Amino acid sequence: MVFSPSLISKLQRAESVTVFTGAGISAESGVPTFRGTDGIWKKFKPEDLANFDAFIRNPELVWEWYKYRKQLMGSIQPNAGHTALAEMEKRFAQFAIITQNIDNLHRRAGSKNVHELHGNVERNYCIGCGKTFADEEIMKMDKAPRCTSCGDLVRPDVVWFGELLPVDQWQKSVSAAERADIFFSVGTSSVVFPAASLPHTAKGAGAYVVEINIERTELSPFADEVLLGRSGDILPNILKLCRSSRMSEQN
Ligand code: BJW
Ligand code: ZN
Repeated sequence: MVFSPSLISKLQRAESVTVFTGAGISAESGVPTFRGTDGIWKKFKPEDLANFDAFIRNPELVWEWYKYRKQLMGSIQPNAGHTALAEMEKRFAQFAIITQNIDNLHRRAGSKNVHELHGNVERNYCIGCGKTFADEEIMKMDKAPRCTSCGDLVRPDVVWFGELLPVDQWQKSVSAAERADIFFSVGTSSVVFPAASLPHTAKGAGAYVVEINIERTELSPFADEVLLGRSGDILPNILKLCRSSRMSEQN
C-alpha cells in the first residue's frame, strides 16, 4: 500500500495521534453497521429503536434487539484494525481512541486510552433507581428485564438519540481532538452529532485529518486525505509505516 508523502512525514513527526471510530471498524469482526451500503439493520432505522420513547413504548422489542447484539458482540473477536490501533498506541507520546461503538472491541484488542461516547453494551442500569446489573443476570431475565430492587425497567447503558453523551467521555474526547497532530476518522458515516463534530474540532485546532472508509462520507470534503478501503486492511499498513518510519525512536 502506498501512502502520500504528507502522511508519511506527519506520522514521522507526530507526538499526538487521535483515532475516532465508528461501526465500520467492527464490521470485519461481524458486527453489522447502522447505515451505508453494508448496513444491515434494514428492518429498523437506528432512530426507531435507539431512543427512550421507543423503549418505553415497546421495551420488549428494544430489548430483543439489544439481547441479540449482546450475544453477537460477546461471541466475536477484535479484528486486524483494532489490533493495529492497540499496537500504534505504544508508539506515540499521546494516543487516544474515541469510539462511538458500544462493543468493547478496542479494549479487548488491548487499547488502553479509550473514550466511549455512546456507552458500553456490557453495562445495564435501572431507569428508576439507577441500580446496575451484570449481563449474566440480564440474559436470564425476561425479554424486558425489571429491577430486582424497585421493579422499574432496566436498560442498556448506551446513549440513545436525544440523550446527552457522558460528560467526562465527551470532555476527554474534545481534548484529544484539540491536541491531535494527526486525527484519523475510521469507519463512521459522520452523520451522528455531536460525535461527528470532533474531526472538525481537530482540524480547526491544526490536526491533519485522515479518513478511512470503504466509501466517501459527509466528512470526506473536509478531510486532508481520504483512504478508501477496509480499515482491517489499511490500519495494519499504517502500523507498518509507523514501525518503519519511527523505528529508531520506538523499537
Ligand atoms: C467501513 C467498513 C470497513 C463499513 N472499513 N469502513 C439534526 C441535525 C443535527 C443533529 C440532530 C438533528 N436532529 C437530531 C440531532 C441530534 C442527534 C443526531 O445527530 N441525529 C442525526 C442522525 C441527524 N444526536 C443525538 O441525539 C445525540 N445526543 C444529542 O445530540 O444530545 C443533545 C440533545 C439533547 C436533547 C435533545 C436533543 C439533543 C445522541 C446520539 C446517540 C447515537 N446513538 C447510537 C446508538 C448507540 C447505542 C447502540 O449502538 O445501540 O449510536 S445511533 C448509532 O449511530 C450509534 C452509532 O454510534 C452512531 C454512529 O454510527 P456510525 O458508527 O457512524 O455507523 P454507520 O453505520 O452510520 O456508518 C458505518 C460506516 O462504516 C459507513 O460509512 C461505512 O461505509 C463504513 N464501513 N465497513 C471501513 N470494513
Ligand atoms: Zn430500580
